[in-house]
Amino acid sequence: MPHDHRSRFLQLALRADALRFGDFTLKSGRRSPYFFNAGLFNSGALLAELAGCYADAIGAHGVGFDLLFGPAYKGIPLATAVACEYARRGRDLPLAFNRKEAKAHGEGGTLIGAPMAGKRVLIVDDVITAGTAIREALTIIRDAGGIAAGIVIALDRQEAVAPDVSRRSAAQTVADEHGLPVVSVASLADLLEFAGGNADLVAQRERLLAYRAAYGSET
Ligand code: OMP
Repeated sequence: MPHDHRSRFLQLALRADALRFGDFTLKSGRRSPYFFNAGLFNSGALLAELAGCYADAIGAHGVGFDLLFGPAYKGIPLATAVACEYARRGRDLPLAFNRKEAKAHGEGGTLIGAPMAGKRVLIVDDVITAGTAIREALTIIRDAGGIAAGIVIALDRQEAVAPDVSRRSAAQTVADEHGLPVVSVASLADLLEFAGGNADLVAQRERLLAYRAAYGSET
């Protein structure tokens, strides 16, 4: 694997302990031999490095957008860090995020930051498994009058929503349903390639391959 944003991100995630191997139960109920916890990018330096990986992945894809949206909760620091990274690279982008509980006092509402109306919005989130979290974010953007332009996530787990019915990935399903690009910094395929080149990860790679055989998508 070339030393691009994918391998940089996977090395960083392992260093931050954000990518772990073991036995985990997912939101979907599936038992997974790995888990990605974006909450462990919990320092300024880790977030800055992570944001560089996101910005490179977005740049490599070439998706056009003019506002960043971070869905609560994990998307909020991610989108903020990516906005800072863009500013550092010379592009000052508007940034918005939501809160989960509507506030009845003060400024009220659930949206914070730059107005989304009429803007092409790029969603910044951590991971796609079944796509539930992303669908919620798309509804929030539509209700605010924004135009969804795409989704960028750190890790695409490349899981089929219903492996017995179709092997289409959740990310691909969301992309097809909404006609949107779903850009990932790295995918399960990248993780497998990375693990293949790392003697310490031989046993983990076997378990990842078995998991992919059970739940993985074709794309
Ligand atoms: P979907 O909404 O099913 O796409 O799953 C995304 C959510 O799953 C994330 O926002 C997390 O809450 C959680 N998750 C992880 O954070 N990391 C993983 O490796 C796997 C999951 C998961 O439960 O599928």
